[in-house]
Amino acid sequence: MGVSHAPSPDLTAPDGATPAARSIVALSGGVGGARFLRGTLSALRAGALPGVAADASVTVVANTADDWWIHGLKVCPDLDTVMYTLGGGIDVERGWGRDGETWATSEELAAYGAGPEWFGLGDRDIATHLVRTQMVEAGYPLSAVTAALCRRWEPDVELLPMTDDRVETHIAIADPEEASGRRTVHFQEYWVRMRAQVPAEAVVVVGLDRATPAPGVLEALAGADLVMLPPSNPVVSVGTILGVPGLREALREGPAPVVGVSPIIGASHVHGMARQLLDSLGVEVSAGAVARHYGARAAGGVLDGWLVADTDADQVAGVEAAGIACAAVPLLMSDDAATGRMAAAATELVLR
Ligand code: FO1
Repeated sequence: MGVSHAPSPDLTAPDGATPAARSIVALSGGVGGARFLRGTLSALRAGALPGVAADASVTVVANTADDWWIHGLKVCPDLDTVMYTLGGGIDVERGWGRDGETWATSEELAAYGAGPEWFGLGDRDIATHLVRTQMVEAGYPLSAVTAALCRRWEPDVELLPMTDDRVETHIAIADPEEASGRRTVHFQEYWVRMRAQVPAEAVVVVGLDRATPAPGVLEALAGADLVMLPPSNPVVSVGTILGVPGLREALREGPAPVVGVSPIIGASHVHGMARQLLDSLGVEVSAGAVARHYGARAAGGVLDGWLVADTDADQVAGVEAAGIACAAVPLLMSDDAATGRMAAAATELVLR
C-alpha cells in the first residue's frame, strides 16, 4: 500500500516569502535511491521538509540501464526496487525483490541446469516480470507498463523509466585469454556474480546515445520546483539517467534548484559499488570529488546544493569553492526518520 497523505497545511505564503515547492522530481537508482525516497516521502507527508508543501507531487525518474532479459523475462531492477520499496512490498533485509519470497521456480530452473544460477528470481517477483514481459511484447512502452504495475503498488509517486528505449550498461574487465586483453560483461554479471571485485576498465552504456527521455520526464523537469539526486551511484545510476540525450540540459536549464546527497562517506560508498566505478572514470573517491564531477549548475553542471556526511565536514569548503552550496550532516539511512532528516537538510540547503 502507498504512504497515506497527511492533511494539507495552509500553503499561503506570507508576503514576500517564497511559495512552498509543490512539485519534486528525483533521479533514482535502486536500493539506496529507494531507501532515500521512502524516508523523504514520510518526512514530506508529515510536513517536515522545509520549503516544501506536504501535498507536493513527487516524480521519480528511475535508471533502466541495469535492466536485462533473463529466462525470457524483462527484469527492471531499479524500477521494481523503487516500486516495491515505496509500495510496501520490498524485502527490507535484501533491499531488492519481494517480501515473503519463495524460490521454487529458480530451484526448478537450476535442476534443469538452466542458468545463470547466480541471479535469483523469486516466485513472487516473477509475476511482476511476467506481466511486464507480456505487456512489452504486446507493444506497450515501458513507461505505460510501469504505470500499470504501479496501479497495484500505489507508491505515492509517479514512477517513470528514464527512457522507453533499450539501454544496457556493460562493464569492460581485463581478460588475458581474449586477444584484445579485455571483455565486457552485463552490469548484472559484474555486480551480482563478480560482486564488483574485479577492476572495471570502462563502463559502456549500450544504446544510451540514441535513447530519448520517456514520456513525462522532460515535462516533469520543466515543471519542477525542486530536483533531488538521492545517494545513488553517480556513474551507473544517476550518471546514466543524466546521459539520456536532452535530460542533463533539461535539468541544467530548468526552473528548479537541484540538490544531491553524497553516496560516498569517507573514501568509500555506503552501498553498492560507486568506488570501483568512480575509479574507472578517474574520479577521486570522495564526497567533494563526486560533487565536482556533477559540477555547479552555474558553471555548466547540474548541482545547486550538495550534502556530505558530518564526518566529511572538511569537504565543504572545496564544494563551495566549486560554486555549489554545501552542508555536512549525518547521512546514514538507518531508518525513515534519520533519512527524513537528511531530506530536510537537503531542502533547507536550496529552498530557504
Ligand atoms: N542482487 C543480487 O545481489 N543477487 C541477485 O540474485 C539479484 C536478483 C535480482 C532479481 C530481480 C531484481 O529486481 C533485482 C535483483 N538483484 C539481485 C538486485 C540488482 O542486481 C541490483 O541491486 C541492482 O541492479 C543495482 O541497482
